Amino acid sequence: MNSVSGGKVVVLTGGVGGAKLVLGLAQILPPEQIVAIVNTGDDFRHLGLWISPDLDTLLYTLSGKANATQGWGREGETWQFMSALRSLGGEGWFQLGDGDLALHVLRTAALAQGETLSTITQRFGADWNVGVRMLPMSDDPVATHLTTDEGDLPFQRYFVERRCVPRVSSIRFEGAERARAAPGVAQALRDTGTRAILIAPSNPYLSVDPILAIPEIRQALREASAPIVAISPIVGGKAVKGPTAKLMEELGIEVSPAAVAAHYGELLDGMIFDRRDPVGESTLPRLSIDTLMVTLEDRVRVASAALQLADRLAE
Ligand code: FO1
Repeated sequence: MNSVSGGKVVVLTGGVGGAKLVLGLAQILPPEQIVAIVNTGDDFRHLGLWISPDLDTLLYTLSGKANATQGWGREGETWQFMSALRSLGGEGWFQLGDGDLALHVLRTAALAQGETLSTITQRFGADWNVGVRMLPMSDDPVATHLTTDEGDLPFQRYFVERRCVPRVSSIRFEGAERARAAPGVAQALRDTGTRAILIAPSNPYLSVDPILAIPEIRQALREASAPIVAISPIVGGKAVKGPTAKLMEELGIEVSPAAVAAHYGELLDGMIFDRRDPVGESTLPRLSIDTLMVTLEDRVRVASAALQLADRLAE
């Protein structure tokens, strides 16, 4: 592999953890050099509106509008719509803030006019001066479903309504086999000018696997000349946020970065481990650092380490 200085850095990402990494990268690289390929398996239609949570988390994060404490939605949000909705007996389990609603209404209208999720996302990014290229993994619908002890649950019913309480026995990505990669996705991965491909510390099973389940994307990753480096979502034997650890236990997988590396298997060239975790038997090239991303400096540190490892692998 040859190190491509000044080349593009492509990130496969889900929600909040991935958005933090991309924000860190955007502090050390010109944003135009960053391409984020975003999970859309969490997307769903709710109250007639098309919701794309991971794309929106990234958009809000990169435009400085994210509610960092909550991990989704906008800072300083108001909730008039939800209270009116509840007063009329509407479903209140999935919260749509007033400002957030604008995005869903415009996206849904544009989709109904025949526009693609890719071009709509590109427009939102341009409107809010986001230089990072944000690409949905696909313009075709892909829906994550979980088989649980409460039956089959679509992703948001499991995640938000049931707060990840049901025990999961399997996960599937409906539509992934037929889905095409969105324009620009396979090209960014295959491009010989790409410097590194990073797998964000997002949930491997719920946020990254839907991306990998699209055949064209998996193939492009296999053929990529750039080094592929994952950042462990497991820190000190636990998940930083969300159901990753609980899910791994339920699926009979050891909760460790080594197990995550094994899950990505041959796709990976290297991995960033947290220094609290044992490296186990893994012979994968790695760097062990503090991977917790609380402050902006933390995000920069993790992004820099991932690039450092990728550049070393490319030498
Ligand atoms: N997460 C919640 O836990 N509760 C919510 O009511 C909720 C609403 C919501 C609305 C728009 C949006 O873009 C995201 C929203 N999320 C909510 C987050 C989202 O369901 C998940 O964080 C992601 O899908 C997982 O990455």
